Amino acid sequence: MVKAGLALGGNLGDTVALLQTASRLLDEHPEIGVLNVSRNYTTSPVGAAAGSRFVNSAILIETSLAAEALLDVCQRIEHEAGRVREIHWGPRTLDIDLIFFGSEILETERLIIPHPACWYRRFVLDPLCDVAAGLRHPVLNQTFAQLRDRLRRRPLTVSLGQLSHARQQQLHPLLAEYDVIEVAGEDLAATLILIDRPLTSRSRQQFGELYEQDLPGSFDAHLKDVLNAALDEPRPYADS
Ligand code: PH2
Ligand code: MG
Ligand code: MG
Repeated sequence: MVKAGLALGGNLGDTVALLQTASRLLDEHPEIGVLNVSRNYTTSPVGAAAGSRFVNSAILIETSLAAEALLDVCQRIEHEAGRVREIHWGPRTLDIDLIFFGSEILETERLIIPHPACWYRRFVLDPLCDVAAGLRHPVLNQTFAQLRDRLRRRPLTVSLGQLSHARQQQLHPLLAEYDVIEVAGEDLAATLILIDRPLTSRSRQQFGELYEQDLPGSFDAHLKDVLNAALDEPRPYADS
């Protein structure tokens, strides 16, 4: 049996009911046991087209399934839970992301484990800390509580060390909108470090680093998403 952490969220329709349904469907699966369910949190939407506030939660399970088979189950539940809601309430969204799977490190077409963005997202880490605070991120070798706590520092430190001077100048006005300190040079104590050199896929997931060439579309827009996800303060959902 492997312990795995799932992050759930949605912002359309009765998300709290969907999260409950998802948890029940997971537990009903013969090869999955739900060990612990987090509180629900409301979180700021991350992404230009993300819409209204999200409700996010996390679930710790144990399973005898392989990681890809667990992904299949999560995707079926996303589909079924969404479909169940559609009948009564119109279109819904439920997202279930696989954050960690024991201490497995996996990179396939369908699945990267641990989830490559989990370390800078308060909407993932805060719920996850309700159910797996002391478990260790197998690549970053930090507990999920440590990863969450480093994002709580204000102002947050952001290093632009290896971006070109011209790129740094371009990013200054964007960063000025946020409660962050820019650190000159490469400062390993910085919470977020931006680097633009080519890397192997394995070295990519180093602690606190973001790689410009890995980011789809506009780097500036993505950087905003990263900062919004890192600086958000999730709030416990009132009726959960
Ligand atoms: N999920 C997204 C995009 N943006 N923002 C919040 N606050 N919570 C999410 O779960 C979330 C998001 C796409 O999966
Ligand atoms: Mg997601
Ligand atoms: Mg997803």
